[in-house]
Amino acid sequence: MRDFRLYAITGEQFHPGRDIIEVMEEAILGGVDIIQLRDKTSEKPELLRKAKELRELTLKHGVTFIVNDHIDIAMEVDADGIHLGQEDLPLAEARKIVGGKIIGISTHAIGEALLAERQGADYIGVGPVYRTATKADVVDPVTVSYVREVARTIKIPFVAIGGIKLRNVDEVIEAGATRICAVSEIVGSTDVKGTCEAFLSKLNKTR
Ligand code: 3NM
Repeated sequence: MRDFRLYAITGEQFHPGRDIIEVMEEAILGGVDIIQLRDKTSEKPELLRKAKELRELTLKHGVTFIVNDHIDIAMEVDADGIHLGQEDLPLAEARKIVGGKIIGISTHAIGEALLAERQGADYIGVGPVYRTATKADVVDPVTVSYVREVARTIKIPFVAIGGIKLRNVDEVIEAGATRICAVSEIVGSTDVKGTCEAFLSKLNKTR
């Protein structure tokens, strides 16, 4: 997969009254490399409509588009990839369906990270680094020590996630993260573009 630095996930609860496409376009203009559609509440037709619109937007800007959980929707809109949790479809099964598309896996412990790498994940999520209210069923924070362990151990790209804000991202970068993902800090910002630019200026110092 193409390398990336800043990964934004949709979270419509953080921008009531603002359209998802408008917010995500602002994030793209701020420099995000990957957009993920993550929506645990919409019914399938609504989800498909959003996926189509985000596919169009990301193609227009040359940004990678990932769909969370719903492989059928990812295939239907020809997304660049899918993101799966530990409880979702096993990676080997997903690979049979998506072929060469990107597969990302959420991991919360080094054993899960090593397994995902061995099974052919294209990237892994590493989190939640800090406490977050964005993901309902999330485990306790893994802290920056897990980021440090992954940075030492794992060869495939990894992205730190969970409670990452402009005020704490330096600590995550110091632990070895060169790619980060945020939901509330980006899409809930009154200045989405400026927030992305501020994240990137910190991340760019790692390269
Ligand atoms: N996955 P925020 S944490 C979607 O640890 C997601 O796998 C996580 O949202 C994981 O940036 C998380 O608002 C939510 O904390 C991240």
